[in-house]
Amino acid sequence: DLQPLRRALISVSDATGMIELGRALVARGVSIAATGSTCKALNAAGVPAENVADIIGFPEILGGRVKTLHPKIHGGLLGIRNDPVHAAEMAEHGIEGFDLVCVNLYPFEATVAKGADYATAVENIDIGGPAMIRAAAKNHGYAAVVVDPADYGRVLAALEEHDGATPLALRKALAAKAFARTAAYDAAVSSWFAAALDEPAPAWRSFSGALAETLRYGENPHQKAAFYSGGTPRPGVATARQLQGKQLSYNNINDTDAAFELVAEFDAATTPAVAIIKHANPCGVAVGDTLAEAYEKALRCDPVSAFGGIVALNRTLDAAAAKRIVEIFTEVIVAPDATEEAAAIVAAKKNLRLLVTGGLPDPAAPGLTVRSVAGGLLVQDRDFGRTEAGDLKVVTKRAPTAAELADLVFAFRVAKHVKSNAIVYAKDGATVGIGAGQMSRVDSSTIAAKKAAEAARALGRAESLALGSVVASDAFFPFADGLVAAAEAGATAVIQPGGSVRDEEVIAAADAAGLAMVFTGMRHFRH
Ligand code: 93A
Repeated sequence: DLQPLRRALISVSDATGMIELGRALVARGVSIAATGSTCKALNAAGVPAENVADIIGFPEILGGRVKTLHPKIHGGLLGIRNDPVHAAEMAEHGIEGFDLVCVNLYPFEATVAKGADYATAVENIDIGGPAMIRAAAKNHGYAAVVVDPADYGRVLAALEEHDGATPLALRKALAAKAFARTAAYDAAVSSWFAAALDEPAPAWRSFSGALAETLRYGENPHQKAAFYSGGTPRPGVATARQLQGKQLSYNNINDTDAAFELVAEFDAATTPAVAIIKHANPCGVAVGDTLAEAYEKALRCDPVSAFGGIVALNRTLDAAAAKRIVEIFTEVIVAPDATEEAAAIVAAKKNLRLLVTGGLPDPAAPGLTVRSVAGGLLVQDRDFGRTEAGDLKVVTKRAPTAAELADLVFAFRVAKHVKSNAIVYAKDGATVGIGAGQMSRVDSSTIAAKKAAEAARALGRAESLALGSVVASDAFFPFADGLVAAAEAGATAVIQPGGSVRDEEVIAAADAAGLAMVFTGMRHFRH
């Protein structure tokens, strides 16, 4: 099961750790072959490596499109060493085997994410790299294939332990990861094509996931469950580092995702934001001058439901916010990062999970959502629609004030993350009443108003928190009744997509109640 490592092939776009790897391999007497720029970088750092162009006796051509697509490379990757026919053919054609292949691909995903033009995106579709990765992964009986610089250390440790050889178990694990990488890479390319073609029915897109973790159980204890990661890497629950606490459950992962995607709607550079989630719906969301203030405001919306919730923050968790959060029972805290002091405060609560993601996802980035139905999968673009103040159309006699406008945009961003029918009351950058998941919009309005009144009572205030608030609806008001109810609850301004056949009636009711109303032209159903 041990394969001595004598010859390595390195071809990387991301040079992280590459020189150190080359040095360590050379120190073990491994000879290195490398593609053009990779070879130059190794040589410049004093690491001896041979250019593949010299090995194959053929220059890199077509502007780099053909560098490694040659039998001397692919024969070396695919040859079965203990097969006498393979061995004879390799000897006849002067083909030497590769025992280690380190390839990372042209950065297609990052190039597209940067908004590259069509031709640049196409040129960043790596052909030779995936071919080498797949060849070496198929031939894992002999070759170790590394597609992620994070695995260099693992390979070097194995060489140390096994006297310069790689064990089969490691080569198998690396091969599995390699195929997951090329599958995800092709999925990214095909998704980009679908988006570029503006395909209305992206049925032919491919998606893939790799088993990340077996979970204790699913939504309920009698359901088996597992977590698969894959697709476009977005900072979030799939990429998070868990600093402490017990294993995440199926529901925790689902709720944490909902929480983090919501809080990412707010620009971390200018606006500290906190979302508290229960059963995938927010029970409090707020922005503030600090995270602690935002948490305080979010908690006020529904302190009863927040018990046992998931708290997401859009900035590095600091000590002040951590202190406040640990005061009530919380299941998970998720943030881009945490200060040492904050982590120490959370550490006092043994079971509380603290996740750091390393960044915030781009809410406008393309991607897919997948859900299963009996016998099939329903696939759609993720809801990356975003409404800015400039997109709004004022439809009432009265235009919203600047303060109302800020709250309207805030409330609509929150409503996007509330299960339909969604009604969100907000004031001063905080939700004050949320109605979620009702079959009738009026019921959601009633519940949201009731929540705002309860929140006021909890604070010892006589007047509902909805008084002087704004209200957001994820879809149009089909009749004036929902809007009239919102006005009665105390809302002074309304944000909704518009587009009902009865818009005229609804606008007239808003005018009659002295409300300011804006249309977004974009709906955010979430079922
Ligand atoms: O243009 S390619 O599709 N054709 C190839 O033959 C080829 N061989 C390696 N891309 C190819 N590669 C990729 O080049 C590797 O996947 C790697 O990302 C990059 C390294 O090239 P260099 O060392 O010249 O920077």
